[in-house]
Amino acid sequence: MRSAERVAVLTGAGVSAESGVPTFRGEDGLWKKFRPEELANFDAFMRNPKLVWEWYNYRKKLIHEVKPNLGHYALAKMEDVCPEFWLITQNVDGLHRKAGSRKILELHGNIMRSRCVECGEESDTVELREGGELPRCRCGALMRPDVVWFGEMLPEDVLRRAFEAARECDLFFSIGTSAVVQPAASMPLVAKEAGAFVVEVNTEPTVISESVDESILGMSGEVLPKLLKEAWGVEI
Ligand code: BV8
Ligand code: ZN
Repeated sequence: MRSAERVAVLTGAGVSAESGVPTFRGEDGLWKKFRPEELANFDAFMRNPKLVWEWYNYRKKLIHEVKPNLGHYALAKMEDVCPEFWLITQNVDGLHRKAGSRKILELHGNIMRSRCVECGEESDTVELREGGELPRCRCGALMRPDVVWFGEMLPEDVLRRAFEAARECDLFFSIGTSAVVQPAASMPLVAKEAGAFVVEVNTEPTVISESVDESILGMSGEVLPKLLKEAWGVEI
């Protein structure tokens, strides 16, 4: 790791778990009785925009109250000590930026940003007021959370740059992700095929554990600071 020139990291909901943000597929990941896949899609939104806005308001409120954890800070430090570094995240909670990471590729958007379903106008402030009207754009159409829902394309420039980072790196980390959601989950394998040394850090084995070079079972908030110290001699 110490000799790595170009490092790329893919993170999932697991890196935010120690901050208190529920993961998607863990036991604490469910909200009320719905599965995320049933709420995080456009049809569900158009069928019941109020319910989907309530789900996102619940998650935004929770995210406002949490702080980055040692795993986020270790990744921000890794960016400082590596010659070239990209942080590719599936998370929409903005915690990597809060921890000081700068070279971030948000594959699935950002929960704090909303956009118009018609004209695409964006806003960082608009949201559903408690018991209020649905948020609408100046053009009159509905505003939606600016995240990528199931069945939707990922932002193509971000996706292109993420695959480029995965292909060009010599060290790739897959951290806190069950590696089931595509196309993000294909990145560790793309990196491996392109010759990178691939390391997984996760609290449970995943579908890619057999294919990576090193699969470390553990909590990212504990493992990443240790890796930083062992490999780069840096304390956070
Ligand atoms: C696309 C944003 C198509 C919203 C998210 C069949 C039917 C329908 C669709 C598909 C299908 N098969 C494949 C698909 C495509 C689909 C997909 O992959 N589905 C999966 C479920 C099978 N993908 C899509 O739809 C994508 N779009 O493919 O477009 C297309 C193609 C051409 C043309 C037009 C369209 C869009 C996917 C993006 C969906 N949006 N989120 C929101 O957040 O509200 S996905 C959601 O899952 C989050 O982004 C999350 O990050 C992501 C992945 O989950 P994980 O991050 O991995 O979280 P998870 O809970 O699963 O795992 C956490 C892990 O951490 C666990 O393993 C746990 O052990 C570990 N952990 C816990 N604590 C810790 C820890 N590890 C370390 N330390 C800890 N402390
Ligand atoms: Zn509009």
